[in-house]
Amino acid sequence: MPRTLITSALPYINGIKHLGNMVGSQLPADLHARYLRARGHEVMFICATDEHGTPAEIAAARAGQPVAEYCAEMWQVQKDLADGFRLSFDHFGRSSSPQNRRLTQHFAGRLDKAGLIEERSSRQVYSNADGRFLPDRYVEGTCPNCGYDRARGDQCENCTKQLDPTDLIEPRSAISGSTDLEVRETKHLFLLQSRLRGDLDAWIDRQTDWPVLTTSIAKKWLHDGDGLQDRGITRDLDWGVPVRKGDEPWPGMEGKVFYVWFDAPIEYIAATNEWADANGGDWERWWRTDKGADDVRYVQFMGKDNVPFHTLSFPATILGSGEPWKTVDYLKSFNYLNYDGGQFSTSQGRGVFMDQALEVLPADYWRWWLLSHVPESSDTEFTWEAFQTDVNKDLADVLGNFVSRVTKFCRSKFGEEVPAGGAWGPRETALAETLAIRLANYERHMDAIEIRKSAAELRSIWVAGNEYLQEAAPWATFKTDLETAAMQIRLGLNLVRLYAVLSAPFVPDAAATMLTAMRVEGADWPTDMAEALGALPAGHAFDVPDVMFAKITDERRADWAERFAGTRG
Ligand code: B3M
Ligand code: ZN
Repeated sequence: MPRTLITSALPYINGIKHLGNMVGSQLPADLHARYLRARGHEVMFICATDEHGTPAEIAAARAGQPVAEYCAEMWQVQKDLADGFRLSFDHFGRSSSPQNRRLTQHFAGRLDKAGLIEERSSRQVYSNADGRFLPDRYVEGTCPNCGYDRARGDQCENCTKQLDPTDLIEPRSAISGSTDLEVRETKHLFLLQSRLRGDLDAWIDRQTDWPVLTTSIAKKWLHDGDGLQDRGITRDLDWGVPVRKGDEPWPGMEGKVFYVWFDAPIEYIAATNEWADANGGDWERWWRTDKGADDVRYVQFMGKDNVPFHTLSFPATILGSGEPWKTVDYLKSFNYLNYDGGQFSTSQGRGVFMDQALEVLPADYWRWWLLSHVPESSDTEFTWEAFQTDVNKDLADVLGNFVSRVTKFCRSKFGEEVPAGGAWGPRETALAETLAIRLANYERHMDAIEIRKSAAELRSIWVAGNEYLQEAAPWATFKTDLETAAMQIRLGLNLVRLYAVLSAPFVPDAAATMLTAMRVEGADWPTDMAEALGALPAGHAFDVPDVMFAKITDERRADWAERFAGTRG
């Protein structure tokens, strides 16, 4: 059985994520996981909350809670929302877990042994107004690379350049806005990434099948002169993984923690360890090539801003350890989804957030629209008009309407059982041939993680059924030729079953409704189209499902557009 390890970028703990976050990581990762499971792969699908660092401390302080308590609560909130969107993680972990602490300290110890860590006095921004060091993303200012005036100290989100806070022009505290900043000396550990440049370059060159978006970002930061600078991996903070060399203390580093971006990707491994501890499984067979992970294919999903950390920093940790850890085989990255003429923004509360989305509509509506418009080749935009039009057309008029017409017509003319009827004619054979070709296309796009193309192919599979129904017109046939009408509707009911199987990765709830209505427990992925279209035999009982997708009215659309126009309160 092929084995696939899938990780989604870890949502940061400091609040509920917006749809733009989810569409570029967790949601497409879930699509892939569901698809591969349906194709018989053994899948390990991992996600977790990314809990350390200043933003967590600040969010907790704002909420008036101790940071550990805040993180525990927010983990539950994020977990419930992930369940609400039917994100089918095998484990949703926490980067603050003991497993991650142990593994992070282990990697640091290995990197030190390999001579890849150096202690350096660094100059760090201290805010007199805030009475604390202001690490990474809590210093804001102008990007020295592109001039964007709201670049963060760890990275410019406009041009994706990884930054140090001291690189920023006209820096200010993101906490208080104060410009009363000074630079103080403090000692930190640096990972000598520059020594791994050759290894990383060669490693990226071997990834010939990666999306251009991924390799171009990786190569850019590898070759743009200062792209692969040695990187500070510790911080003067309380909340994080305490700095140790494996089991040993690290003299001189007392009271410091590892930088959040050092421990966060290690959590992919640690979360699998958490899964094993909770379920009695073996996590090393997913991660250690000396322990069976050789035949695992590892696929990562993330937004483009996370690519440098996953193509340079994390591989530097892994390769630098000198141990046989699994590295990523395929890195699928995404552009940004914009919101109604601007950007989704967490800090400004702009756009639709995961909790709000589920308050107004069931998960499948969002899953379908977001996945069929996923920003693969360029940034894309969410507008309420487009959302209403597409969802009404694809889900209500095409898929939902097909299921409703077939089941209701059968109930009224033949009863709630698959009718017997005659043998297929040329129209049915032609439909089966068309569907076999479309299915092969769908599988090819899904295998290649070409999500928009996959959605388009699935849509045309739905459309083919509708066109067949329109042309065969069993309601007309019925008046003159009962046998043929029965055969046509038997095929229609089998199409409902087929659609459930093929659509499940995109719209799992609707798929479950269709299977339940067809009284099918579990249905295998089709291998032979004619056979799949005869799976429900004559006499098999079914039920007419409730309306699967109610249309979005202009009134509701206008309401939502207004409700979500401003910023989140
Ligand atoms: N938590 C995403 C972010 O906050 C970050 C991803 C970590 S993946 C290891 O931008
Ligand atoms: Zn920039």
